[in-house]
Formats: sequence, structure tokens, C-alpha cells
Amino acid sequence: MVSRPPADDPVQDAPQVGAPKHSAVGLPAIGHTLKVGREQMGLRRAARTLLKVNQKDGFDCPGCAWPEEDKRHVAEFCENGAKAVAEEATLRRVTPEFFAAHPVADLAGRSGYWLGQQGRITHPMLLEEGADRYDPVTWERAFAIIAEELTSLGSPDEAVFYTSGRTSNEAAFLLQLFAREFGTNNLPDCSNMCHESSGSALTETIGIGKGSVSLEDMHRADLIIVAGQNPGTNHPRMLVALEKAKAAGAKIISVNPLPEAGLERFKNPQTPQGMLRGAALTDLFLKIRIGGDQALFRLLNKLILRTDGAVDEEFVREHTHGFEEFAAAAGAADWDETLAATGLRRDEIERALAMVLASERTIVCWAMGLTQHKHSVPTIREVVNFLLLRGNIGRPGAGVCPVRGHSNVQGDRTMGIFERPSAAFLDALDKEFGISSPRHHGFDVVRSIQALRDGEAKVFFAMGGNFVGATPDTEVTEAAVRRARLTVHVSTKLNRSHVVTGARALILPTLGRTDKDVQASGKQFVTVEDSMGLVHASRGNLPPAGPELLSEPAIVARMARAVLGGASATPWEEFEKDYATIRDRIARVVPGFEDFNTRIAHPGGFALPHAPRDERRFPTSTGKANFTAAPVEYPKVPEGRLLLQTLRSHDQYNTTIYGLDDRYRGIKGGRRVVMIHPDDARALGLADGSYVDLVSEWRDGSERRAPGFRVVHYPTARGCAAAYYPETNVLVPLESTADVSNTPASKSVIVRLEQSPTV
Ligand SMILES: Nc1nc2c(c(=O)[nH]1)N[C@H]1C(S)=C(S)[C@@H](COP(=O)(O)OP(=O)(O)OC[C@H]3O[C@@H](n4cnc5c(=O)[nH]c(N)nc54)[C@H](O)[C@@H]3O)O[C@H]1N2
Ligand SMILES: Nc1nc2c(c(=O)[nH]1)N[C@H]1C(S)=C(S)[C@@H](COP(=O)(O)OP(=O)(O)OC[C@H]3O[C@@H](n4cnc5c(=O)[nH]c(N)nc54)[C@H](O)[C@@H]3O)O[C@H]1N2
Ligand SMILES: [Mo]
Repeated sequence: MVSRPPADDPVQDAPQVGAPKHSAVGLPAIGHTLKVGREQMGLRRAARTLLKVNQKDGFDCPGCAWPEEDKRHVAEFCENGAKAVAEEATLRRVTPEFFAAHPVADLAGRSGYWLGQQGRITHPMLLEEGADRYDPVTWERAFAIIAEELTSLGSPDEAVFYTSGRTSNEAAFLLQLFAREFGTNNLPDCSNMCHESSGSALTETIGIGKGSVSLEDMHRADLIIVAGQNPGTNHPRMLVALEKAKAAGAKIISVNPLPEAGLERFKNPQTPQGMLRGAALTDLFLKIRIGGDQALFRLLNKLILRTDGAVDEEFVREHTHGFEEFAAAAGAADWDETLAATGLRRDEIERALAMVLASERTIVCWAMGLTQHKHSVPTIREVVNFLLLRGNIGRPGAGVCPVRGHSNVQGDRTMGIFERPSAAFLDALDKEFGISSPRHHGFDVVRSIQALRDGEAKVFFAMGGNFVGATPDTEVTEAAVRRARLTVHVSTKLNRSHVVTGARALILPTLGRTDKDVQASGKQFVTVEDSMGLVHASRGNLPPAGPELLSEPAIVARMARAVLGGASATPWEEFEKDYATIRDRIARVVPGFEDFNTRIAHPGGFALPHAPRDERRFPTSTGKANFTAAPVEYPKVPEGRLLLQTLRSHDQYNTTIYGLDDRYRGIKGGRRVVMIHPDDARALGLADGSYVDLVSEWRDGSERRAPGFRVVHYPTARGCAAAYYPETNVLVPLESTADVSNTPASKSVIVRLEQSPTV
């Protein structure tokens, strides 16, 4: 299988490579923030909008899910948050005239970067079966088409309702209610590709699939381990918390196959000292081989067990289960195997151990570097074992910190966007609305693609996101989606999913975070939950991108009325008029949201309960925190092959490409690059600047190819390679997923590099 790079672009993909940076943020970041703001919004609109980001009376930054400090700065955002805002608040528009001028075949030849640059979508659009371009359609007709297709399905399970993580709590709650009233639990979401492994591992071991630390805990920790995460690009405001922790005496260990500038040194733009010198963040950098983390933590656990007085015996006795079996498994950990799995030296691991033992309060933070491997769930369970051993959970300055991606991905799950809902959740929903939700599990992302491919699913509806752009195995996935009867996308901006469609397709334009939302009862706000379980309000303040736009809750409410008709006793019209009525229902269905409307009025919002954090209570199957004892796994790479991770550049938000530079890694003007260690490159005979095709090899003998990548000699761990997603999604086999969580293993793809014939 071959994927060709789109040939249309006004901007050539011609990467230039300089030296990687050793510090993040500082003055250059401010310059970039102002530049993107001005280009997309004009100076006044940029200033007006950016000053409202993450303020208590403003909107939640659509950039990431990192929480805000209680004492807000005037400018409580980062360069990449500003880019996310500029991307949404842009003055550019995609109008019906645009669609008239660009047949779908034309759009299908454009890159994601080009599509995104065209601006905000202004009208509902319909691609009729057999038509070559989208035409404007009335909202009424659009909902009638959805109703027509959904009600003619053989079973409600032939429909799939996808959610990306920017959707508000209110919209998410309505969408899952609608899906279940309609009769399906097919509610896949971006989380399935993201932190599902964290949720699976944490629910089993501590009883709740969410992080257990607050910002306050970060500031109080003695040791923070940041594993598999690049906060300088993806969660820049986290650097402020790390800087504070350091100032209070904390040590930081970074575990990563790449040295990431943001973790080396942070130049805080909010303080004068920060701007000049910056703070060194990482005390110990463990340049681990991709997928070596479980082995690393397993050996550390053995060494802790072997050290007198290192285990918090009282905690283990009172609060945990499964210690004996775990201790036996950890006892078998072996130095040689660990060094092979991790690529680390013995003295590096010994230094890490000394720092671990010297710390009374330890936090482990992680993101996609731990979640997107075949053995991600056992890896994260091993991190939990590590924290449990020294009682590092449920007390100040310690705990688990999976750092979420999309700004409301955690809230969407809390609202019931989940293909495997608990019986308790469904019971509460059924009781509140007098419905009978289906009890059998629905499709997650990978299963949805398989169902579309096999003709088991026929209607695909997406609340945001870019399904075909973000999912693995691009060619398989695109062919699968094309088999659908109808695809519907509720979107702010154009992307690949609008041009790879079912027989019929709808684009439903919607308000974003920055847009003012006025309904029959007056101005509305929505709510979101951040990575640390804080719920707060978000209010847009810009005039909507066009008069035709509907809000996400309005779209779901109208779709529900069109599809369910008189059969539904749910007050969809009321919900659309006044979102407070949705929150009243959430308050009665979702634990932790009691008195929602009263408590959300408090500036800054409120914290959801978290039993392990608040009471050292572990609501697991055993009633205790569970130690686990999985066998150690790590990827075995055949001779002459490399292990490829697919990651983000500094100039993108998932599939939204802001620009072609990856400033901190020294790469400019192009995205088709593959970073490999100079020694590996030499062994493979690949000079820096040469061009290769990336060919992935899957265990069934199939191969997938992404052509034309510039080789960049880069100080990554030996045997490893890194290239950007989504260009490399074509290489990730649909069946290559994490055990238990079924998350695509997009951080461990076995590839061979072939000299490109083309360039
Ligand atoms: N500006 C911006 N912000 C974003 C996003 C964005 O695209 N742009 N995306 C948002 C979303 S949805 C998410 S989920 C987060 C993602 O945030 P991250 O998880 O930071 O994103 P990635 O670029 O996937 O980076 C993964 C990191 O893990 C490392 N890594 C890879 N494999 C391994 C491994 O086996 N072990 C270890 N220890 N490390 C490994 C990589 O070198 C890299 O530093 O960011 C969110 N914020
Ligand atoms: N190979 C590889 N694949 C990956 C990953 C990886 O690291 N490597 N990471 C995975 C991860 S962590 C994630 S989270 C997924 C991301 O998957 P998605 O969430 O599906 O993708 P995004 O690119 O974030 O979606 C961008 C689109 O969302 C729409 N949008 C933006 N704001 C709004 C809004 O307010 N409302 C609505 N309705 N629409 C809006 C716009 O139309 C925009 O084009 O990708 C996954 N895929
Ligand atoms: Mo994500």
C-alpha cells in the first residue's frame, strides 16, 4: 500500500534542518504568538480574544487540558494555545461559493494544512449521492436526511457517534443521551486513541480512570517523573508548574527517547528572570528506548523492594491488594534484560533510584509516550505499582498524573461518552429520562473502522474531530468510511474527513469556544473539566463566524427531535433554549455534579470527587489499590529495522497543521522528516539530508509505505525513529493496538527505511 503526499500545496514541503534548541518559550514564543494572532485575526481582535483565554470570566483555551493556576496572569495562555485560538477565531471563511468552486475531488488532492487554512465553515452543506461537490442545504433538510438514514437502519448499532475532545459537557451529555435513546452504545471518542490505556490501567488498579494530583500537589512534590510527554510543545503551561516545583526544591527526571527542549530549560515569559536565563528543569534525563518504560519501572520496583525501609509497609498493608504476587514478579527483574529493553546504562538507573529513594513525595506524569504501545496498559500499571510501593498516592505532593490532551476529553468521558458505560451510569440515565439504554457494549474507534469496513456500520456521525485524519491505517480507514451510507461532521473547520465521505455527506458548521452563544433564554455558557478534575465555565465573546452557525447542543437537540420525534419524552427544545436545564439533569445523573448550576457560578468552578486522592479509598473490585504482576514486555525489532514513533511537531494541533516548522527540534519548512540516531543512520548508509521511504512491516507479512521523508540525524535513542503524525498514520496497521485498551500502537511501528527513488 502506498500513500502519496498531496501535490497541491502552495507551500513546498522542503524541510531545512538546524540544531535542536535546549530551552523552550521565552521571547521567540511571544513573537510567534503575536504573529499568528495578527495574521488570522487582525491586531485588535487578537488582543481582545487572547486576553479572555482561561480567565474566570472568559473561555477555556481549546489548546490543552492542563489546569489554570488559581491566581491568573493577565495572559494565561501559551504560544500554542494562542495558535489554537487564532485558528478558530480566524477571519477567513469557507462559504458556499468556496464549495461551488472546489469539487470534492479537488479538495481531496489538498493537504490537511491547506484545508485548515481556508477558514471557518459558514453554512450547512450537503454532498448528495453521485454529486461532485457540496451544495448548501437548510438545517431542516439536513436533520431530515439524518433522520431518514438513521431510521432506515436494520439496527441502531449500525450507527456510530464519534466525539472529539473539544465538545462541552452539555453537548456531550446530550449526544450520549440521544445515542442511547436511539438504541446504541456506539460512542467512540478520541480518547480511544489517546489516554484509553491510562483509563484502563488506573480503573483496574486505583478504581478511577483519572489523575490523582492537583496543581498544589505539583508544587509540593519532591520528585516529578515526566515520562513519554513533550510539555514544551503540547502542554506549555505545565512548564510553569514544573518551574514552581523546582523553585520549591523538587527534582525532575525526564524519561524520553528524545531530548525535548521544553524539559531541558524553561524561559518563563511571565517573570523577568524567566525571560533572561530561564530555569533548568530536568535533573536526570533517561534517554529510553521506545517501549522500554515497563522494564525500567519494574527494575526500579525490584530495587525499592530490596532497600531496607524503602517500602511504605503500613500503606501496603492497609490499602493494597496483590502485593505478594507483584513482589515475586518484580524480584525476577533482571539487570541485563532491563538494560537491553531500555538502552540505558546501569549508573543512570542507579542515579534514578537514588532520587526515588530520597523523595518523600513523588508524582509521575505521562502522556502519549506511554499510552500508544501494545503493552501500554501493563506499563501504566507498573507505574502504579511504583507509586503504591512508597505510598505515593492519596497524600499531598504525590500521585498519578496522566496529562490529558484535548481540552475537554476528560469531561466528555465523565458525561458518558463511552462505548463501555457502567451499569450504574446507565441505570441513573434510564431513571432520569424514563428510557431503556442498551446494555451491550458499543464500538470503540478501531472497532468502528472495522465495522464500517465490513458493512456492519452504515451511518457515521462525528461531533468534531477529524476521524479519517487522526485514525490509523489511512488507506484501510478511508476505504472503510467510503462504504458508509451517510457521514455527518459537526465542524468548525475543513479537514480530510469532509472529503473522504460516505455515499452522502453533511457538514454541519458549529460554534467554537471563542464564539458567543445566544439562545432563546439569553446568553449561554458551557462547562468543561480539565486534566485534574476541575469543572469550570467557558464563555465565548466573539460574534459567531456566521449567522447560520448552530451550537453543538442545538445541533444534537434538533437532530434528536428529527430522529426520535414524538417517541421521545426528553425535553430537547428546553435543552436547546437554556443549557442550565441540561446541567440540572447532569446534576441528577452524574456523581459529583450535585447542585451543578449553583456550584458552577463560583468563579474558577469546582473539583470533582476522587476517592483515592480525597480519602485514600480505592473503589476497585477488591476495595483496595491493586498491585499487578504482568510479564515484562518490550518491542523486539528485527535486524536492520527501526522502531518508529509518530508524534507532534510544534506547529500542529493533532491533524490541524498551523505551519511547517518544529522550532524546538530545529526543523523548518517541512514535515516529511524522519529523525534517527547518527550511528543508526551510518549503519544503514543514510546520510543526513537523504530521502527515504518509510515501510512498515506487520506480523501478518503486510507492508505499508509512506514515501519521501528527509533523513535528519538526531540525538534520539539508538534503534528508534520519530516522524510526524498524521502523515505517518498510513504506516500503523489497524490491528496493531494496545492489549486491553485497544488504542492504536502509534508509538511503536516497526519500519525499514528504503532510499527514495523519487527525490
Ligand atoms: N500544541 C499542541 N498541543 C497539544 C496537541 C497538539 O497536537 N499540539 N495535542 C493534544 C493532545 S490530543 C494530546 S493527547 C497531547 C499529546 O501530548 P504528548 O504526549 O506530549 O504528544 P506527542 O507528540 O505524541 O509526544 C509524545 C512524547 O513521548 C515520547 N515518547 C515516544 N515513545 C516513548 C516511549 O516509548 N517511552 C517514553 N518514555 N517516551 C516516549 C516522545 O519522544 C514525545 O516526547 O497534547 C495535547 N496538546
Ligand atoms: N499516528 C498517530 N495518530 C494519532 C496520535 C498520535 O500520536 N499518532 N494521537 C491520537 C490522539 S492523542 C488524538 S486525541 C487523536 C485526535 O483526533 P481528533 O480529535 O479526531 O482530531 P483533531 O485533529 O483534534 O480534530 C480537528 C478538527 O476538529 C474540528 N473542531 C475544532 N474545534 C471544534 C469545536 O469546537 N467543535 C467542533 N464540533 N469541531 C471542532 C475541526 O473541524 C478540526 O479540523 O488523534 C490520534 N491519532
Ligand atoms: Mo489526545
